[in-house]
Amino acid sequence: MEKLLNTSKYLLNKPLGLFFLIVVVFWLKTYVIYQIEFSLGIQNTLQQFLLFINPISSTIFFLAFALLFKGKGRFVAYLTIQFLLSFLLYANVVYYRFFNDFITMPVLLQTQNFGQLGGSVLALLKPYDILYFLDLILITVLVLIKAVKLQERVPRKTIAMVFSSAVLIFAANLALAETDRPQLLTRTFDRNYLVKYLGVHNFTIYDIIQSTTSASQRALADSDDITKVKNYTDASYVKPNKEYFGAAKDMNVLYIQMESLQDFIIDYKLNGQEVTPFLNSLTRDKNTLYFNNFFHQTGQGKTSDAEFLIENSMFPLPKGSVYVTKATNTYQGLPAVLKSNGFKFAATLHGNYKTFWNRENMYKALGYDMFYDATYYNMAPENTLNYGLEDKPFFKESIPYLKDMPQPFFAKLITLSNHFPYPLDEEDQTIEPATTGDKTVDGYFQTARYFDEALKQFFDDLKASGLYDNTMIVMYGDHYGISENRQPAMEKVLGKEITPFDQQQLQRVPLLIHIPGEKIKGGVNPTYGGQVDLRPTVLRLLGIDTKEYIEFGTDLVSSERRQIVPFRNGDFVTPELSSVDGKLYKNPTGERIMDNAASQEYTDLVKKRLELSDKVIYRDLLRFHQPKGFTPVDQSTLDYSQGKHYNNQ
Ligand code: GP9
Ligand code: MN
Repeated sequence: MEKLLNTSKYLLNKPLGLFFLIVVVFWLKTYVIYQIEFSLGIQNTLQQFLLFINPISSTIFFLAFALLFKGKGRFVAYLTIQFLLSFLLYANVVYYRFFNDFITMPVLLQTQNFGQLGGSVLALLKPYDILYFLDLILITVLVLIKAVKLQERVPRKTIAMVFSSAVLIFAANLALAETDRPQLLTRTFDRNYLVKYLGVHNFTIYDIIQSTTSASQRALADSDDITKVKNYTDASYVKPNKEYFGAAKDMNVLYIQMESLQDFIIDYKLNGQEVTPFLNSLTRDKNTLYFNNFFHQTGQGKTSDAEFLIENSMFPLPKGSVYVTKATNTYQGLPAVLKSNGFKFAATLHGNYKTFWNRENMYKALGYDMFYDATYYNMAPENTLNYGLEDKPFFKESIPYLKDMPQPFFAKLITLSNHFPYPLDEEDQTIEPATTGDKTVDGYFQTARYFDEALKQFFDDLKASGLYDNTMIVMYGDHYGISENRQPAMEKVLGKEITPFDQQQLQRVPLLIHIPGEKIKGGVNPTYGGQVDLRPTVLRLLGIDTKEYIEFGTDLVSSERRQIVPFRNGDFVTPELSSVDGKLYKNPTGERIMDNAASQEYTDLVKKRLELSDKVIYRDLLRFHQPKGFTPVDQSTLDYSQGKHYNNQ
């Protein structure tokens, strides 16, 4: 025993002995706290392993600063750093107990959130929390009983090595995380994911970097900027079409954002069988407008970008998701515009948790009265798969919520089952998979069919609920489901070679607008448009003029509109021309055009629109814009937290 004590004393007094003891203790403490306090949804052993190792890099990195001191100063530095790291961790624990989320800079600065915490903070503290500071006590005691002597200066070289090892460990951690979750940092879809893969402390650093770059861009702006933008959008304003203006006046509006649904699936026959018979029948319905040249315009923010486009008629950002990075901006979003025009209620319904794509915060900024997230649904294992709730139970359980809404309401339902990599329980498979040999592509047909059945059931349930006759239903695909990497399998599906030109053509997603009661002439509308155009189209169908607002899209049924669809990378498509990776093609033949002059005007127009839209977002310009008749969102009145918090994500 004595020998053991002596060896540990000896080790502790080696130059890096105490350092490593503190690192290991803090690391293990963090891991234990992860396990006890956060539900991060660990799905496999790699994730479990990453969770275990992710505190190491930041712990070494921060504690290494203490090595710059010697003697007593070193002890003080250890304790200070340890305290700060522990405090940050503990603050997250307390915050998580209430909000089921991690602290971010915008939240810290907004304080409104903490106001909500207010008096309940005390109730969130638990007696055993003191154990979360045990390591500090341990080190203090070791120093006080003189188990460790005052420490000597550590050579600069060693310190540099310690710092570099922290960076290397972080790089390895990130690389491993990316194998499990590609584009973790660029897409940053969920704070839970960042913490799960990279740890609370690394997440905080990342968040601070993001927020400070944002803040500096915002500070650059003044109200002149918005005048320039408004002048531009005013100049591209198109008159409404009398035949359609107000056709759905006073109706409820239901959006169904169809996960990964591409337009090629419409009327596609697999082994002689229609994949989406219900959707197909809607494209021929006399009360439905079907746009067959409608494209998604999303970027890295995928689903959230689609939401952003249709809610704001602005483009998503070239990097990252607006939902995640710009949720503190001012918006004049679709829900708030509708609420300013007589709508009584606006909500999103979706079978995933509120932190995904930072939805809760963004929905508040956009003015949704409610977000029925996964905590409002029965997330029992038999109802869930992949990212969350399956579409059939999702639609079923949404009906009572819809029935309870004051009318007219706006509700957006986001589906999930048709999501990469397209798994489906056997009992839900009602069509054979395709046989390309690529499991993802083959499964896509089955999940698309499942979605189609769910949609049909939902239409029936809406009819039974009495809502159907007074509700306009807008259905659109959010983004591609089959990526470019799957080209060989897709070639088998389509029975032809896929050129870059074809690849762009495949970015079509269906758009269907259903207005009951023969108020419009249904049928196929071949106008070229994209998600950015949906908002002005729908607002005018409701009889709401859009002149006051900053919108980058144009009304799809206006005869004055210019048919051009800008993509996020600066490419575009028009009925006659396509620009793909900057190369020009004839549409629809796909023949290459070598003379770029033919497209200069389009290229400039696309560049200008994207540039101005980005400026509005980066500089938060809508805070300088006060549209007439618009009531700004008061976020302090919004609270989505009445769900049951199953939180088994
Ligand atoms: C998750 C869902 C999927 O809630 O919306 O997002 P995606 O991965 O398609 O962007
Ligand atoms: Mn999606």
